[in-house]
Amino acid sequence: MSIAEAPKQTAPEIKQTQCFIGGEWVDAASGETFETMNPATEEIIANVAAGDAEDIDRAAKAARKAFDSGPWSKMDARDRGRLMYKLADLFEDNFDELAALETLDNGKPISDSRNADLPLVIDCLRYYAGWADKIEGKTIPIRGNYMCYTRSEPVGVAGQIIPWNFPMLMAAWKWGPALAAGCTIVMKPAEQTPLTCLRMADLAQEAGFPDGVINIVPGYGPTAGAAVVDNPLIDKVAFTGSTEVGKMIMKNAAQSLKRVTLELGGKSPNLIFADADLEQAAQGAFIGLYLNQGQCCVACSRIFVEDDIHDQMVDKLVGMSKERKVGDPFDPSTEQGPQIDKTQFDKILGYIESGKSEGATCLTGGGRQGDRGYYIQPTVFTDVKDDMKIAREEIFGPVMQIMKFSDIDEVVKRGNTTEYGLAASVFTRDVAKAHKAAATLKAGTVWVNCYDVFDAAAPFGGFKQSGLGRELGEAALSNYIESKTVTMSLD
Ligand code: TXE
Repeated sequence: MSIAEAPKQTAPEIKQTQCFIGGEWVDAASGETFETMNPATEEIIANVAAGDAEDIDRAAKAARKAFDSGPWSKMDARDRGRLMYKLADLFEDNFDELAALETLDNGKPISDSRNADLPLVIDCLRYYAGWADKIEGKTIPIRGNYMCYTRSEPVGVAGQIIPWNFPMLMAAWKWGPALAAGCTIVMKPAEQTPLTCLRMADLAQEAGFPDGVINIVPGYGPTAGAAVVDNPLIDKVAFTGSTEVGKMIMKNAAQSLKRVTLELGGKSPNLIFADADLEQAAQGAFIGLYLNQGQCCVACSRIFVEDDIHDQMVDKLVGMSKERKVGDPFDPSTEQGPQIDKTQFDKILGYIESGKSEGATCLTGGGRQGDRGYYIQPTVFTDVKDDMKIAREEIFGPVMQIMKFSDIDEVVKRGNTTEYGLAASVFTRDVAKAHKAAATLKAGTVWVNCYDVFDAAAPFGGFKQSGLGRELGEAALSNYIESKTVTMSLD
């Protein structure tokens, strides 16, 4: 459905606020709750169970049971896939409610929830449903009179910790490969956005997923999140979030040598050459930076523009930024909603101040929008130097940095001068230049003449301190699989 056709949606009824453990909705063992807030109004939406180590342990036991003694591990792979297809169908049946719930809890425009997040969630589940019965081993010709083969077995109980920027999509990216591989799940959603994940689990139960296969424990990072990493019943941790917490998780997981995959921050370079289609390049840079209020790990927050077209591109981007419609996320024509919470809002305003004080030129925006809700004006900085804080650190907000360059080798080198390596992009009509840049940029994803093109089948992840391992595609399955080698004497 197009944006124009979308009905005017309002806040939906909140159906689930408890922990989902072993197929039951239960309060946190401590009885504690926390508030989840509507970032557009700063009003409390609901009180949600604040799980901690005891609840994670209950969830891990339920997941262990479903994995070790069945029914999940005894179910035919194709039937696991069938349940995943059914869940995707239920997401479609409850499309309006899920999209509205995501917009309410996260603040993202309803047009994004409807046209981007939810369609990608459904597609991701269907993609991995198809993989469930196609995970195979190999027969291997070894020396001697033996038969050698490998079995691809599920890792076991997967602990999954997700952030707040794409709450449903991050859950789907993690559930998809884990369920297809035959793992069971203990998930901790972000404390800012627990509601859609809980509703997704509700629908999984309706789809017929056996008790204990999917368990959700809402709660804070240092309590519930840390307990996922420490719990001895959990075999593997998959995390998406800040690089700082990712490093801590890797260190703690090393105590029991849990398998770890990490999808972390970024400071992605976007290279716009003078021979590019300027309209296409401007659109790419604009969406690449502003999508989701700038709260994207792949945000192209360093835009390098070749000298000859620099001023022209700046004019275009500033003009587009001034036109961007910021406001009520439930209005179908809104393009930018509020930032997720006060912490992020303050952090972004701090970066804007640092840009100004370090000598960058702020051509538009540069402050708060309105006086209610965590809205920030679309902001464009030029005259940005590579060593400024706004050019080095992840801002995670609607703040654009534009720099000049004059040569491909120089700009690739500058683009690579960062501890991150999540994404990069190149805009040019010169095929050789595009290939050269794509080959030399150190990033897990390089987009050429496009930006933010995601597909469930295309692997995604980071070089350097942007992460470990790949999500999506066939590649993500390996995160949830142990390969067992069986060697049999034929004598
Ligand atoms: O992230 P955290 P925050 C970046 C972005 C943002 C910054 C901080 O730059 O401004 O991180 O955001 C859980 N053990 N990204 O503070 O803390 C937490 O509860 C285990 C990039 O929200 O990393 C939540 O579920 N878990 C990113 C999840 O980790 C812990 C998306 C992410 O929170 C924990 C989000 C702990 N000790 C932020 N502490 C991306 N890659 O897309 C926290 N958590």
